[in-house]
Amino acid sequence: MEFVVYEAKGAVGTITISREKALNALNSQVLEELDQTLDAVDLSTIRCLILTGAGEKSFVAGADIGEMSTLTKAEGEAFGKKGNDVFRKLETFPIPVIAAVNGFALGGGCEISMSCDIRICSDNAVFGQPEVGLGITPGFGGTQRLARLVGPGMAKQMIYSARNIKADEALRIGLVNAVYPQEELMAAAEKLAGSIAKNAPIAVRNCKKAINDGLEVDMDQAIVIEEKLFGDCFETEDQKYGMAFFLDKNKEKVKEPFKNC
Ligand code: DAK
Repeated sequence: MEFVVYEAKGAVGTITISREKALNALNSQVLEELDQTLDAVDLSTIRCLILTGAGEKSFVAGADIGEMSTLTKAEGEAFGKKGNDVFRKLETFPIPVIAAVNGFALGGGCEISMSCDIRICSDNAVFGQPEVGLGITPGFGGTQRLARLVGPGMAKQMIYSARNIKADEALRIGLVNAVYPQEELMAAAEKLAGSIAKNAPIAVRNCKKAINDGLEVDMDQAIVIEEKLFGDCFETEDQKYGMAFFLDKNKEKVKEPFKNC
C-alpha cells in the first residue's frame, strides 16, 4: 500500500494514514487502502485499533480538495459513497477504534475521527468543519456525528462559522477525551488500547454494539438491545472464567488473560 501503514503489536493494531506531503488528505486511493486495511485486520488476535496520521503536523487535513475540484456529479457521488462506506465500517468495526489525532483534523479529518469510538489528541491538534467556506456541506457524516458528540448548538456554531478550534477547546466541549504533548500521544493511545485489549473481548465488542445501536433508537428499544447483548455474554468462556475468578477465595491465584471466546 502506498498511503496506509498497518502495524500489529500484540492485541493492538495501528493504522497510520501516511500521505504527509498533502497533510494526509483523503483521496480515493487513501479511502480504498483504508477499506482494504480494515478488511485485513485479524480479529482473532487484534482487540483494539488506533488510527493516526503520519508526521507531527496533521492527522488528516480533510478530503482531497484537488481531487474533488474536478469531480463530475457521478464521480462526486462515488467518492462520497466510498468515504461514507469506510467511515461507517470504522464506526461499526467489531472492536474499539481510538483516533490519536496528531495535528490538523479538518473536514473529512474531523469526520473520520468522529467515526472512531474514542478521540485523544496532541496539544497542537486543530479540529474544524471548514466545508461551508468551500461551498459544500460536511459530507462524511459531520452534520450528524458532531451534533451527537458536542450537542446541536455547538455543532451548528462550528459548522456554520467554519471556525477551527484548538485542542483545549475540543477537550472542553467533549470532542476529545484527553490532550497530550505531541511526543506522548502515541504512548498514551497504546496504553489506552492496551487497557481495553486486556478485557474480555466479546464483552467489549458487545458494549460497543450496545452503545452504538442503542443510541439510534428510543430507550425502550435500547434496553432490549442491551439485554440481548448482556445475555450473549453468558455463552462465553470468558464470562465463566471472569466470574469464577472473582468468586475464588484463593488470593494467590493470578488472573489469566481472557481468550477470544
Ligand atoms: N486536500 C488536498 N491537499 C491538501 C489539503 C486538502 N484537504 N490540505 C492540505 N493540502 C496540501 C496543500 O495543498 C499543500 O500542498 P503543496 O502546495 O505543498 O503541494 C500541503 O498539503 C501543505 O499544506 P499548506 O501549505 O496549506 O500548509 P499550511 O501549514 O500552510 O496550512 C492547513 C495547513 C491544514 C491549514 C491548510 O493546508 C488547509 O487549510 N487545508 C485545507 C483544509 C480543509 O479545508 N479541509 C477540508 C476539506 S473539505 C463528500 C464528503 C466529504 C467531503 C467531501 C465530499 N461527499 C459526500 C461527496 C469532505 C470535504 C472536506 O474534507
